[in-house]
Amino acid sequence: MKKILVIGSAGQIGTELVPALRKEFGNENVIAGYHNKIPIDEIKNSGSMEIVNALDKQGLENVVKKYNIDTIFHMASLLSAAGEKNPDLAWDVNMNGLKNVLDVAKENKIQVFWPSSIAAFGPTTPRENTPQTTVLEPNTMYGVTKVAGELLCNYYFNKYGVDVRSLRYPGIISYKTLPGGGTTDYAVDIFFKAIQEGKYTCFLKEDATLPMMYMPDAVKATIDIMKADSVKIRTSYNLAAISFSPEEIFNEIKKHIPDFIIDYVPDFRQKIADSWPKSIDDSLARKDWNWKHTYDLAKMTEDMLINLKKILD
Ligand code: AKB
Repeated sequence: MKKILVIGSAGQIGTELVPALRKEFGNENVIAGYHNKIPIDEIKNSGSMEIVNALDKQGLENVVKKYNIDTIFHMASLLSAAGEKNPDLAWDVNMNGLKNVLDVAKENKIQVFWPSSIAAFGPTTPRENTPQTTVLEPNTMYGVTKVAGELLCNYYFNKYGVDVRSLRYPGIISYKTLPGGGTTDYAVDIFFKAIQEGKYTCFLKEDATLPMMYMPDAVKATIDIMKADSVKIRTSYNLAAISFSPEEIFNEIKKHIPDFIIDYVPDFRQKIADSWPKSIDDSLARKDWNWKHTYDLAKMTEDMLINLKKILD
């Protein structure tokens, strides 16, 4: 990795990935690609930014040539709930955007990171300790694009030798930029509402256990898999840290904010959560490239509350 382009630098993960990459590889070597939304000041003030829409292949190619890019993190995507509201757009952005990135990578010998998700699994997948190789029959458009995307990445590796690497992210929890349009977003919203209002109405049921991860772990995994000498899986690696239900995270926050209250009004996102695993077996990531997570539920909750209070006060 010498010249890196991050597509989707204003998104939830891009916002924290760009500074981490700049710290490790130098400010001048990480270009922040953005489209609809402007990245945060920390990114704006520390290095180059370019408008990059993955659906505009020529525009992408121009940026790649301008900076002599050798690595792309393609983080732009429509998430699960947003995808159910607009399946055509989800297909277009998630699939055609990825295809353009892979084609540009093939033509310019670029290493690619592309995020898959626990959404690649579906109601017929074993839900506890979900194995790496298992049934992939998702019932959301987002999930369909993740399965098709994984297969496309694998195809470009086998057919054209594109060094593409991927992770099946669980729900990601962070405080710098809000996620948007996901089913696991409640696990971020709940912290904001706990501090700002002392009460939260959850759109999932109290026992809707899902795999989750704190952002520093997600960023570390993303950089580590790209730095690994070799990887064995070219579809996408299972990746895990913690699993919890809305009730469990509520109880953990309550240890810090004793008056915090919650009620549950499940909406269409409950059906999506019902189709996803409760826990993930990521032993291959741990074995193949030494993946380890740092944050458990208690440590993450404490860190989220400390940092969010600083921002919201
Ligand atoms: C979503 O909820 O859609 C995402 C995901 C698990 O991929 N956070």
